[in-house]
Parts: sequence; C-alpha cells; structure tokens
Amino acid sequence: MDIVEGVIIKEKKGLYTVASGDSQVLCKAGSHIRKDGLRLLAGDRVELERNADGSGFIRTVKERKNCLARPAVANIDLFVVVTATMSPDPYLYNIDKLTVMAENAGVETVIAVNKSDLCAPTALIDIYEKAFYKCFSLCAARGEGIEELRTYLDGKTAVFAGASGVGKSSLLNALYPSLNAETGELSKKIARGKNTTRHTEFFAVGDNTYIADTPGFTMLDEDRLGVEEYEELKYCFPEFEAHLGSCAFRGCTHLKEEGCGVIGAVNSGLIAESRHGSFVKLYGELKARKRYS
Ligand SMILES: Nc1nc2c(ncn2[C@@H]2O[C@H](COP(=O)(O)OP(=O)(O)O)[C@@H](O)[C@H]2O)c(=O)[nH]1
Ligand SMILES: [Mg+2]
Ligand SMILES: [Zn+2]
Repeated sequence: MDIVEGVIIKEKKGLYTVASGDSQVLCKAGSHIRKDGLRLLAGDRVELERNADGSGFIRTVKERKNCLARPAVANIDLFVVVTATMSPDPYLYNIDKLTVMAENAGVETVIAVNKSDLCAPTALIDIYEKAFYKCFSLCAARGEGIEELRTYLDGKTAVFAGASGVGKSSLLNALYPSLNAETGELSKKIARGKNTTRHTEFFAVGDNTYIADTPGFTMLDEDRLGVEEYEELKYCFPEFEAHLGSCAFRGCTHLKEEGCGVIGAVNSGLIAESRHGSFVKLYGELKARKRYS
C-alpha cells in the first residue's frame, strides 16, 4: 500500500486537497476521523493512502501544534496582520482583536503596514513595536519592503488577515506574482455576490512555504477569539507581562486602578495607549458575554 504524508491545503464539500511533495492529491477522509468529531482543517498534517486512480484517502491526522477558529486553520507558523496607513484608516481595536486571537493560540504574529506611499507608517509601527511585534513597512504598489517580508515568510505556513481594502491581495501578488490574486473592486464584487463562506485555502509558493489569504474576513466576533476567561486577557498583550507584577493591589484588573503597573507603563509611554484602550474594551466585552451566557 502506498502511504504518504501531506498537508491539507483546501477543503471543499468534504473533499480535501492535500499537498504531498510536489503533487496534490484529492482525498476523502476516513469515517473513523469524522466519527471522532474532528473537523479537518486547512493546515492539518495527514497520512494518506493513494488509490490506483490517483485519488487519496486520509487515514490519520497528526496532532496540531495550534489552530485558529476564524479563519479555521491549523499548524500556523505565522499570522500576518495587514493594515494600511490610511484608506481605509486603521481600526486599531480590530487589529488588536486579531493579535489577541493569535496570541491566545500561541501563534507568532507580525504586523504588515501597507500603503506607506499614502502616509508615513511610523505611528503604527511605534505602537506595535512597543508590543514586541515585528513590523514591516510596505508598499505593494511600489514593491517596497516586499523582499524583506518574502524572506521572513520563507519556509513558513502563514495566514494573511486584515480589513478589506488594506491590500492583502496586492501584497500577495507582489510577493508571489504567480498567485495572481484578485485585487480591488473586482474582488469586492465577487465577495459581495457570494453568500457562502469562503474556506481558507493555502497556496504552495515555495519550498515548504504555504500562504493563505482570508478574503471577506474582516471582523472578528469576540466569541471567536478563543479567550475563555476575561481574567486571562492580560496574557494576550505581550507588552503587559513585564508590568503585571508591579501593581499596588493584588487582584488588580489593570483597567483603572491607582498604582497599577500596566497603567504606569502606559503613562510613561512604554505601552501604547491604544493597546491599553483595546484591552479595556475587550475585557468589558468578554466579561459581559460571560455574564449573559
Ligand atoms: N496607494 C496604494 N494603494 C494600494 C497599495 N496596495 C494596494 N492598494 C490598492 O488598494 C485597493 C485594495 O487592494 P486589495 O489588494 O484588493 O485589498 P484586500 O481587500 O486587502 O485584498 C486596490 O485598489 C489596490 O490597488 C499600496 O501600497 N498603495
Ligand atoms: Mg483581497
Ligand atoms: Zn494593574
């Protein structure tokens, strides 16, 4: 029997496209996998049996190193949060929800600031560098910063996320011209015409390098962040960590207490105000949901 390993790069109507070496195999999944209630995701590492007709049959799934709820993907090496300097104006709360989700799942996150031709990206980069995220200043239109990002993506399985219109597809095209992703008005029209959720699909773009765009995925419901307890939210802001031990009161919520180490760090400029603002807002949302659920 011919058994090979591979990565699910796409799911459609119960059929899985698995990349194995240089080839792609269209697979069904064993009923024992579905019986376990396991939903196979793009990014899952699997073992498959090759049939004589070239199709495949997934026998086993490897344990995941991580997974995200939305986009539904597994085994991500890098989460690329894309924003534009303007047009559309960055909505920091949504960016921070994305970093929280990835942080909670233990996925490395970088911030890609596109459209540096329209406005200087320095303010945004300052906010996220203080939070210890690697930031890229990019201009898909002029090809600036592309080489550096491509090098960073090399050998990784990465997911691009961010509001519609920030230039995700344009960046992917600049990075990997062979992808030929739809950009601008055309892609918006297509997205509007489709009511079905678009499943995440990885594209093989190089040696052991897989990239997924997440079109139509702009807003993140607080329920999808994966943060089960609002008390845990503070751990999803990496820049808070060094200050959590210096609060005056035990059980400090870091929302507004006197003598709070986190707020002290905001006041001295070590932590960006917008990040603390997102923490306060998200904390309120998570707590309210808990109360009414
Ligand atoms: N000025 C400027 N416009 C850009 C840049 N990158 C993308 N755009 C434009 O922004 C619009 C949205 O880009 P698109 O890639 O479709 O965004 P997506 O919705 O995030 O995939 C398109 O009209 C692009 O031409 C950039 O670096 N500078
Ligand atoms: Mg797009
Ligand atoms: Zn505190």
